[in-house]
Amino acid sequence: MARPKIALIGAGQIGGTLAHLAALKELGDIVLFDIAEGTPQGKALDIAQSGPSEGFDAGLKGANSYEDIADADVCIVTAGVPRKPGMSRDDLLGINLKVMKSVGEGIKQYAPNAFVICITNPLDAMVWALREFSGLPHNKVVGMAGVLDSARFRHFLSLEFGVSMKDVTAFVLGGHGDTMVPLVRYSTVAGIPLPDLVAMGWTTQEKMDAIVQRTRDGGAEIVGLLKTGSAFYAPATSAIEMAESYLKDQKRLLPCAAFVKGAYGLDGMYVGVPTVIGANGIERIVDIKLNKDEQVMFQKSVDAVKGLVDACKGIDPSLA
Ligand code: A3D
Repeated sequence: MARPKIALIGAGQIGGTLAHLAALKELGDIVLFDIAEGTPQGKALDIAQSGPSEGFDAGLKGANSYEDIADADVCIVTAGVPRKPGMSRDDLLGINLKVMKSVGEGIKQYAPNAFVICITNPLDAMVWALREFSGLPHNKVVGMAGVLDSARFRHFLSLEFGVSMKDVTAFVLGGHGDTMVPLVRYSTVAGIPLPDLVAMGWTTQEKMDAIVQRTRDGGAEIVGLLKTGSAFYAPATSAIEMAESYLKDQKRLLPCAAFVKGAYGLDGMYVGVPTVIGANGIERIVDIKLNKDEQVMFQKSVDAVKGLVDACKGIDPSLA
């Protein structure tokens, strides 16, 4: 059987890391696409030359033409610009919306059967725009944010409790931004919910609140340290987890920015919710019951995403 084809649209920091991880995991043959000439070719060659040491079998190709993504099974989109210190994700809207138009049209023409994972920020609005421009079915176009946000939450929690990250589960809902909703009562250490751990004296409510806030600010913390770009290792790992679930029909339950119609009382929009990813793309949206406080936070997040989508419609009338 032929290997799956994975097209990485954007060969920057995340794109290059995605290519390396996809090769190491032998997920398929990889095409790195970018408008910058030489960058995707150089990265593809460099990663291919790590193959003899790592012992992986994966084809790697760099490209500047959409023809090269033809019939891709998975497309992961990072094309656009990342933020700089002091910028919010929303500041990227105008420039990255134009990028989503060209990427969406390229995917529509050359890879209409792909499972598409968008990473470009501001995530929830960009994945919506990418879906509109590409015309692909909603269950095949999804945004990566929740896996990363919950990984950040899990990391901070494991440090606080002094336990392995493997035993910490965490749930994050809502948009990828300052309004994201880390769901404390659905987050556990080996099945013990966080509120119980507070009651058991493992930590304090103040420390939990600080960790929730650090999770919300997780991207900005790294932007502030790097000064010249944003996080790329963990974002790439998170998207690979989603791609692998699709390619291997793993049916992982992963939080991502999915098109929600009906669940959570929403009438059709992209926002971060728990989903099941399998061979049919987003196969299920898990409609968990929120308590009053969570509902208020989720609604705030939904409103923020709607505001960004409206801003997109204002910039590009073809989206209205
Ligand atoms: P960067 O290293 O700048 O790579 C972006 C690449 O996109 C560059 O190589 C550009 O040449 C390329 N590009 C620009 N315009 C186009 C175009 N029209 N077609 C094809 N390629 C193009 O950025 P990065 O890899 O660090 O980040 C990529 C995106 O991911 C940014 O928008 C970030 O804000 C976003 N990001 C999202 C998350 C989430 O959790 C959602 C996390 C981290 C970064």
